[in-house]
Amino acid sequence: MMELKGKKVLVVGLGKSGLAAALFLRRRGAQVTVSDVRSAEALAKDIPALLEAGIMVEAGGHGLLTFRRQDLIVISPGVPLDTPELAQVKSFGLPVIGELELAARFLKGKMLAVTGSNGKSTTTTLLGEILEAAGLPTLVGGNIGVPVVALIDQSTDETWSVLEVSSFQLESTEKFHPTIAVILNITPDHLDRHGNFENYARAKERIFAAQTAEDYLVLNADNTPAEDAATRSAARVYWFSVEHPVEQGAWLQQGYVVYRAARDAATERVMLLGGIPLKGSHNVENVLAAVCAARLAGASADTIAKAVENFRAVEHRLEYVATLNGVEYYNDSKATNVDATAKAIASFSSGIHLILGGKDKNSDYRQLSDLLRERVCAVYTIGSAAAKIESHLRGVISIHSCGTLDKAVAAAALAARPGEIVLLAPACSSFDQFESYEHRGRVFKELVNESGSWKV
Ligand code: UMA
Ligand code: ADP
Repeated sequence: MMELKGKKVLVVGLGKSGLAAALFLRRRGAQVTVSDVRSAEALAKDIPALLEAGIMVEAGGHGLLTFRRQDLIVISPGVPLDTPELAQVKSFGLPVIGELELAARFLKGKMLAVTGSNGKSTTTTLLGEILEAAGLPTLVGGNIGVPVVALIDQSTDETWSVLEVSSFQLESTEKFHPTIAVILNITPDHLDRHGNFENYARAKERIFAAQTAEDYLVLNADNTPAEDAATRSAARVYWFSVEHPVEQGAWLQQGYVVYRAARDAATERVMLLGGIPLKGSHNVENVLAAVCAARLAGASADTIAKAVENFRAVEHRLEYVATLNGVEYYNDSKATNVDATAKAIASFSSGIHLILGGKDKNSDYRQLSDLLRERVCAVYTIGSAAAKIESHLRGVISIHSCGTLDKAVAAAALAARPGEIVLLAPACSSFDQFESYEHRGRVFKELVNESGSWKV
């Protein structure tokens, strides 16, 4: 374990991760400074507690000298590694690690880490519930919203920490070493930060970089980059597939979710496919991944089946909102990339009025063309990505430029006939018009529920 007492540590970024990391480092005796590009006014709510704890705060920008005077630099996930100040101190040989790496060095017990472009929060939450139901001491955190650093003090040698980990967090790991790692899928996302798909996929694969032959890696047999990952992994590889049987892992057979622990082991029935209470085949993938990881962690098939049957969709993930005048409304605000939107569309056979748009992430919306032609009546665009979406989808589908979510909901509601669906699955992040995807989802639900006040 690394010694922190008396060490000069700079924490970059004062969001959830930076705040938790700074307070943790201070409790362990480090001399801590926090630096954030936001102004002192914007950070006002957190500054008093930091100063009280004896932590120095630099607001309104990152000073190069602040970066140079340190023994260690801990970065928040939202801080890219190619930030000029970081690139420079790295060239001087100063250690730079992410909040996840810092946390992993102090967390007691075992880690079960889940990454992927989509399905992380759903699968992480489900795995947390399964391990809890199996009577294992369980903590849940990571990209899902609770910094991993904040779990350290509650962890014991018996704890299973179920962690949602993002490419942003994985990019700055070194020794991060989960006992069980899950890669749900790798499809294009965050290309604005990682530059290209290869860099993004390499960042995700850091989840197994420190694993050994004692550990487990769970991969999606239906997702092409997974084969490649398997060849690079030192761990024992398990597979899940909604399409075909796998040598060891979880798949579907005669209407059942089944699992096999090894090539020569018996195949066990875990539960009826129809017992999965979530919409869409992507959620079957999430359940299969969870079955595999939970069996490897020691949960019984019975416990897993009961926990899955009791599971409910996490808010903003293809969440049913209401039926008004025979039209069903679904909130999939967390569909912040093209693949998640494709999965949302594929969850309904036809009659979809789709709200698309927000902040573009260098995405290719043309990939939606076939599904749009097949199942969607019209697209309603919002936000700064609207012009790009319209140029990509012109001639494919009828498009209404709505600008804002309220106008889009009103226009879609006016056009939709009984039996049809209004779906918010925007394929973009929310930051151009909302604080977060949660904020966007809440506004959507309010608009639907206050339908009396709609104006087109
Ligand atoms: N900042 C700087 N300098 C920079 C960049 C940012 O000072 O160069 C500052 C910002 O001004 C801000 C702070 O850094 O004050 C924000 O840090 P952050 O973006 O790392 O945000 P946190 O609040 O610490 O939240 C992070 C994750 N955020 C990101 O990865 C962008 C949260 O995931 C995560 O829940 C949280 O840690 C706890 O682990 C959010 C997310 O959008 C939900 N994740 C992406 C996704 O899911 O697609 C990866
Ligand atoms: P993440 O944490 O990776 O963003 P979530 O569980 O929050 O994953 O789901 C994000 C979005 O992706 C939602 O729109 C959801 O409906 C969709 N989704 C969930 N699981 C999958 C999957 N396995 N493949 C593709 N899309 C998925």
